[in-house]
Amino acid sequence: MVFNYELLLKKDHINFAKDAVGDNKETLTFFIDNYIGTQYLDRYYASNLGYTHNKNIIKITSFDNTLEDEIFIRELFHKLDKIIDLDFIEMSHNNGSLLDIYSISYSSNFTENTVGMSIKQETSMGKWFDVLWLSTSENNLNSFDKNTIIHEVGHSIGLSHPNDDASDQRWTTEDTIMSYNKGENGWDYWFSDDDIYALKKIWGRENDEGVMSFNKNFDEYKFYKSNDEHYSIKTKIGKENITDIKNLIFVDKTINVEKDIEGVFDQITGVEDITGKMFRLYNAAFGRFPDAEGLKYWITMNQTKENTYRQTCSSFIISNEFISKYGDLVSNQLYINTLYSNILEREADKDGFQYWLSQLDLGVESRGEVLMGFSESIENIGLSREVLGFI
Ligand SMILES: [Ca+2]
Ligand SMILES: [Ca+2]
Ligand SMILES: [Ca+2]
Repeated sequence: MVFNYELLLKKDHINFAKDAVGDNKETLTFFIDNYIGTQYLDRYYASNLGYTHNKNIIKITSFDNTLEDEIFIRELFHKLDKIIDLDFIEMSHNNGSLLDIYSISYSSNFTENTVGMSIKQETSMGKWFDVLWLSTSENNLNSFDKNTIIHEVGHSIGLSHPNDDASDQRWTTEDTIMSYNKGENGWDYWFSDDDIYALKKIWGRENDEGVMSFNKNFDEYKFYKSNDEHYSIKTKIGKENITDIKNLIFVDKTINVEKDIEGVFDQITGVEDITGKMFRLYNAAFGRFPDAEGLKYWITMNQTKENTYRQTCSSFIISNEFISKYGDLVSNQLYINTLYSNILEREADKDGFQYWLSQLDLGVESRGEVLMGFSESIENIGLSREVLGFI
């Protein structure tokens, strides 16, 4: 079984973390305690009896707060800040901070096997987390301790154990930092890709300065317009809103939302007219979102009757971009399978596959005609209705 980030998302826990930050806010203040010696922490919680405050209920002792610990914690927030929309600000005291981090050598509420704890605190004034992590070696910060820190910080920003079971033998810290099982290469001490997906799902991708970054090439993504004029990009975590974003940075290029995304959708006047057909042809032939200028050129060529739609298809099919996408020497079988996955985004059904294969094998239709057939199939027109916001 492949790990899925959704296993880390539990609604109640996420809601607590979001309540701590506050409605429509995206700043989480943190405090790194460096007190050496013994101190007492209070517990604050809510129940159906109201709010309870247990003063000095947790006794903690710290023996070795090193600068290395503090630097590691600061860097973790610094690194995470750039990835998710939640922003982190360090405070020099714990009065009002939302995440207080204590390095300890002893805590009265730890059992024998406890190495860390993310404690939910709540008063009528608000919610916050106290994080305790056990420092297991006196003079350096080992990978196990780093793992504990990231794990407990993970809890405090909304992550749960995978399916609420951190010991599940199917996963290790390589799959998720929220596992208790050691990874193949030792204790991991950064969030896994799935952890990051989960965090992006909770807090959103960093979008400050009107910029969002993505870790694949532009052509790998699909874009959507909704019927209320909102725009989104489809990623691993679903549709992400890009309506008010200025630029999207991909591995291969930077895209301007107004010019390159809205500028394409604005040209589409209907799903079934030539503008909708041309939009679909870009995806069918090239497997990508159209570029605004190219789309405009071909729509104009068709509207002025300089080109028919069929001629346009032929031009697309002999282009280098088409050949590099499909290859010019592939078998009819592979060609048809590629059309299914590129255009309809699914595997071929048996009857459909046989039909198209015999059309090609018997020479009833050319590859170009089959491409047109896929692009203008009822199924693909239906798909494009959702993409174009005509629903
Ligand atoms: Ca941020
Ligand atoms: Ca932000
Ligand atoms: Ca923001």
